[in-house]
Amino acid sequence: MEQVKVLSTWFSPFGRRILIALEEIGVKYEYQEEDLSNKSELLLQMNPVHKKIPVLVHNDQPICESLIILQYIDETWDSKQVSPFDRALARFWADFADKQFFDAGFRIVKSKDEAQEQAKREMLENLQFLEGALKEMSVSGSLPFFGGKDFGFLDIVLAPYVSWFHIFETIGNFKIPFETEYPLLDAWGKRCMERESVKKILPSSDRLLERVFQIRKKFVVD
Ligand code: GS8
Repeated sequence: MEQVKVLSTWFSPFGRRILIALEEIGVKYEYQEEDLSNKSELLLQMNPVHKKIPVLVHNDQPICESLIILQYIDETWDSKQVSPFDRALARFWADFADKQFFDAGFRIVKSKDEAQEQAKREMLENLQFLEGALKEMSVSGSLPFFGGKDFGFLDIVLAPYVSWFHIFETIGNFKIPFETEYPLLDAWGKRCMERESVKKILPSSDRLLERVFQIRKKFVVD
């Protein structure tokens, strides 16, 4: 009997994507919620280098770093045929999302004044890049997802960020012009939110917002 266990925390976009991937392909797993201020022995033992969630433990073998875990899940349980070029393109944008996109988003959360304004400008520019990538990968919106007709690797990477858009707007006190500037991303985000896996795994935006305000308090006094 194979054992699949996920160590994560409910608000982490990195952790949520692992659960969405497992739900999508119907792999049964055990879930362990981690308190990041009091990490379990198992987490410290399974990810001694970074001591971060998410970790996937498959038959006692730990796999760390969410993008690497998603690739492992694809290689282990998913048989979708993706060309080397399309795979490289999806990995490029996943890397962009976690470095440049998340970085600007997190700076909106943890800064104010000019630093926050700068992060907001970068966020809008990053969304423009993602809109362009989606245009290319969905053949100008004729296919529903970054994965083309399938909800694929990059869709899973980005889906948890959809629930953060509203958080960035609320904390940054601005409106992201989705309908006019990023129409493909807008439609894609709505499509993601309708998927059973995503509805099941992502937290409500109220609960998330409350948590992110707590995180913000550690960095700035408003
Ligand atoms: C990021 C994971 C991460 O930041 C990945 O898996 O993709 N590149 C990694 N995990 C955070 C929680 S989410 O903000 C974490 O575990 N932090 C604990 C700590 O830093 O002590």
